[in-house]
Amino acid sequence: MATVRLDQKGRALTRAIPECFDQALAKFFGTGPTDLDLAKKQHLAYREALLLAGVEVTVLPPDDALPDSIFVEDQAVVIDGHVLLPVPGHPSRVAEQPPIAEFVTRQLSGTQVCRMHGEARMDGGDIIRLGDLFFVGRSSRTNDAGIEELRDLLTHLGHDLRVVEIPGHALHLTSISSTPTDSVILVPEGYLPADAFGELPDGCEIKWMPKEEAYGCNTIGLPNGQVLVAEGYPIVLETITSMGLEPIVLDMSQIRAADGSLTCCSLFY
Ligand code: CIR
Repeated sequence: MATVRLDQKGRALTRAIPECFDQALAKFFGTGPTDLDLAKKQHLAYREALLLAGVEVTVLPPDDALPDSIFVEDQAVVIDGHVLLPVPGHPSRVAEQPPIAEFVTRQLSGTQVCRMHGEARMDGGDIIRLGDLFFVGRSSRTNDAGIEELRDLLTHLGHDLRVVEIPGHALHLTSISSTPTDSVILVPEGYLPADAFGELPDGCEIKWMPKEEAYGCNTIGLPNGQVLVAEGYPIVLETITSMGLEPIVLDMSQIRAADGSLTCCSLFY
């Protein structure tokens, strides 16, 4: 997930693929999953890659009534051990939240849990973190009221927040960007203007990837120097390697078919 620094990625929550996964929402990268067995294998390989990298991985049981429930990143925002429970931006995804909320609240017992309310809407997938600087996408899932609730928490924690306008041909900010390290943002050309992220702190940079590799821009950097990357994006792969990092390539085809990327499938806490 995108709201933790590299050194905070010790534990990840995931959720198993439901039998109804073929009914997942899909209108950006995909047109819907078609092979449930393959999806389950890909999800298993994903969890194993995290485990092999030294991450403690928990798998929640599937909910066969909720097709998008593997995308746990969207359901809770964990920042420096604090929890913000957003109101999901799509009504069909609201019922996914209770077991995830219950899990992170239990794991981070003693912490204050904030719940979004009223008109506020947000998917966790609209947030990325570059060291101690945060970006949030204003998207079809995340609105101004949601952004202000996130800003309140970040202000309390002493972090800055910048808003990035997500174009209509993208789902979330994490659908088209990620921070494989605490100083680099991968972004595809053709989605965001050059100044979308503002002036970055010293030592930080944006690496622009070709438009055709937009999906590949979602990566998961890990504390051991490995970076999970999706199969099929050679420039992203070369970029990660040239940074002295070790790419771990995963076939994400069925998860991509549900508009899901690597970060969407885990919640680091
Ligand atoms: C949805 O449309 O909500 C899901 N099919 C995909 C969610 C992907 N999550 C993410 O980008 N953080």
